[in-house]
Amino acid sequence: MNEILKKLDKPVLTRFDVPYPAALVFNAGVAKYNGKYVMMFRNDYGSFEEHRLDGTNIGLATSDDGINWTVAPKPCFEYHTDEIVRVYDPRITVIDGECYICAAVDTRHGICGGIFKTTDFDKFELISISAPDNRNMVLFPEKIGGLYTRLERPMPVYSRRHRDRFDMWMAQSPDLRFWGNNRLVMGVEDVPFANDKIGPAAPPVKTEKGWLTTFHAVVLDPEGGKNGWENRWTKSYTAGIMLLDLEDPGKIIGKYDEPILFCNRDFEEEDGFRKSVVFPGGMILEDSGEIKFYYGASDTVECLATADVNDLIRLCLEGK
Ligand code: BMA
Repeated sequence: MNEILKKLDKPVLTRFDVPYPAALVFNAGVAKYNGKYVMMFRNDYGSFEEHRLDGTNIGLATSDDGINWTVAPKPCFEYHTDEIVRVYDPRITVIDGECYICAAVDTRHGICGGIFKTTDFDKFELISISAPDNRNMVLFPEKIGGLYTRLERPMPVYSRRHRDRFDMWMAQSPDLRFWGNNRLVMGVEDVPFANDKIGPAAPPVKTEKGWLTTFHAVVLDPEGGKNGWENRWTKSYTAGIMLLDLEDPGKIIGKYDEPILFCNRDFEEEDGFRKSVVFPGGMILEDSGEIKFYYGASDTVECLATADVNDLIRLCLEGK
């Protein structure tokens, strides 16, 4: 493991921090907003002890330092319509003082990427929803070339011979509702530590050298045996990092050839629902140059790692 990333020695949030029923607390989106750190986390509730999951809502937590979090008394978001059955894995991007939440939206007719808007984390407006199947959408924090820009991960089936061979794409929009300029950013075959699929992780962060961008990478290893208490979980998720061109974010200008983040701490794996999973959903660049990475571990707890932004840029540009 590279020495550049420093992990905290315990999770920043677990089910024990949540004052309402909670079993798996993970895959949070995090942003700095109105002088506070704000986190929206996925809560799969049910019974952890009985390995039973009954549903999903999204919880809200706030913090003054990004490390110690206070969870609001009630979940902030649980969105259902006749068509939408579940919303999860929120990623927060602040654009011009307003918060946009990209999330996976399970509908009765497929998995979509939804974009919601809020200013108070109480009321959420659905701005747009993609065609299925599309998951893991993230918004850049400003317009690029006059257009809102997102990374996304469509899930092709026929053309990929009915296997998970999923890649990272981008799209642009004048108004966050009408999306076009669709373009491949990176294929799964371009990631040496993925044999299955890749997808966007946290919303990109702007640096002098380019958009610092995380992605998740999946290895499927049925021979490796089941990992976690889910019935048949044989995948591992790591995270990679790359730099995208500031003006042309479909262009990769540097990519680290190894995972920047993977499970290697007991607290990330213990009793995990799906072990060997890291899933970053939030990245913050502090004025000091520190990057905070928030990531779900084993789909069970939420963790934090930090690194110096210049070290990460160097890794991307040198590749090794
Ligand atoms: C993905 C999503 C994520 C999850 C990951 C690993 O497909 O369901 O929510 O963290 O798998 O289980």
